[in-house]
Amino acid sequence: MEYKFTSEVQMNYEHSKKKLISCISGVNGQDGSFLAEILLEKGYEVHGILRRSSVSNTKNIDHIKNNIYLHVGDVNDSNFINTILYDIQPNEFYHLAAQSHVGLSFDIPIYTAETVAIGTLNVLESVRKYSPFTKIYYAGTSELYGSAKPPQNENTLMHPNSPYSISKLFGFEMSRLYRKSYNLFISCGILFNHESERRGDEFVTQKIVKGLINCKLGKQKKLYLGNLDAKRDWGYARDYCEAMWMMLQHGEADDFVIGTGESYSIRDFLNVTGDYVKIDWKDYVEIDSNLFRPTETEYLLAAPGKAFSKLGWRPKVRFEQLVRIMVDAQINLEV
Ligand code: NAP
Ligand code: F7E
Repeated sequence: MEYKFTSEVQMNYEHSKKKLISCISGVNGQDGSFLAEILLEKGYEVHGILRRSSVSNTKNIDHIKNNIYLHVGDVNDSNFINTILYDIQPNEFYHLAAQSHVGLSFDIPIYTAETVAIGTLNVLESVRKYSPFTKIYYAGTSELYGSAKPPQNENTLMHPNSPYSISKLFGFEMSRLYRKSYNLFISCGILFNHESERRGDEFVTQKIVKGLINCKLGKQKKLYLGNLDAKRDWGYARDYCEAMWMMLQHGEADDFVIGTGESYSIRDFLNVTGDYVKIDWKDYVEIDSNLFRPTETEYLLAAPGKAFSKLGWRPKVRFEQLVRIMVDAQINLEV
């Protein structure tokens, strides 16, 4: 493989002590890849945790792969996480690794809990024991709100309703407990849905974008979807990764809701994408009852006032522009 390994990191570490050092778990995911770019632009030394895969899983980071240190391992391997924290002693650790698909979490709840909940505890314990000056970002989610009435802010009572979100709640509360009990700097983002051209294919936005383009090109006959009435507050992933960094630069560790303050249904997403692609989605979309979840989060709408006033953060990309970014990127791949 082409990337730099842990042994090389040890050698290079001695030469780079003056730099700010960051570490990202889930570096090859949608958010991890944008965050790595942002941190490189800001002059950080960037370390990323990547799972071993028999086929290449670095598509999102191929363009920066030679500028970051990649460590092959798993957040469920506490020995590995201990070694990483002990060896690197990063100034900032962004904990993004997760089985992040809500629907799938109903099929594999135990694996989801092990990765999302216990994986987080492994990170917290390693920081507490081996690198207590490391600031941690915890990737909380609007799914924590579940059935809570919109709009949702930091004071809204959480009613999570999936194995994913209940595992995330464990990580969220543990992060807050470690902040309070051990005086660690741990900030939790409560990020509403954010999408991009790097979004995984099995999330609804990317599924719609790729599906409608394929239907238009005659490569796909039907697009099967589940619940079209759920509403989400959708933003652009890169904007949200800026917010992660801003949280760790803030004077004190805290929790922040990140979202746009606008909510749209899956049907709205289909309408805007269909208009832009110039296709009538109703001719192609079929409802598949297997794609409905046992319990659904119906209506998410962020109230991000605290992040606006305390962090000075603002979303730059709005709903229709997000659709255009995703469609344009896909069309560029086709030509
Ligand atoms: P993503 O694209 O699914 O990326 C998740 C990353 O975690 C992948 O790189 C994955 O590696 C890695 N991973 C999974 N299990 C792992 C394990 N056991 N050990 C090491 N790495 C592991 O998710 P994302 O959209 O970037 O989201 C980043 C984080 O924010 C996640 O924690 C997610 O739950 C949370 N979040 C996302 C949103 C959103 O709308 N995107 C909103 C709120 C919160 P592989 O490539 O090997 O699978
Ligand atoms: O579903 C409905 C589905 O899987 C959105 C993750 O990043 O954001 C994401 O979770 C909605 C749901 O995202 C299909 O029932 C209909 O109501 O794109 P999604 P999500 O569940 O909101 C949160 C904030 C996270 O933290 C998560 O990690 O769309 N829907 N038909 C469908 N969803 C999918 N995936 N596939 C369908 O065919």
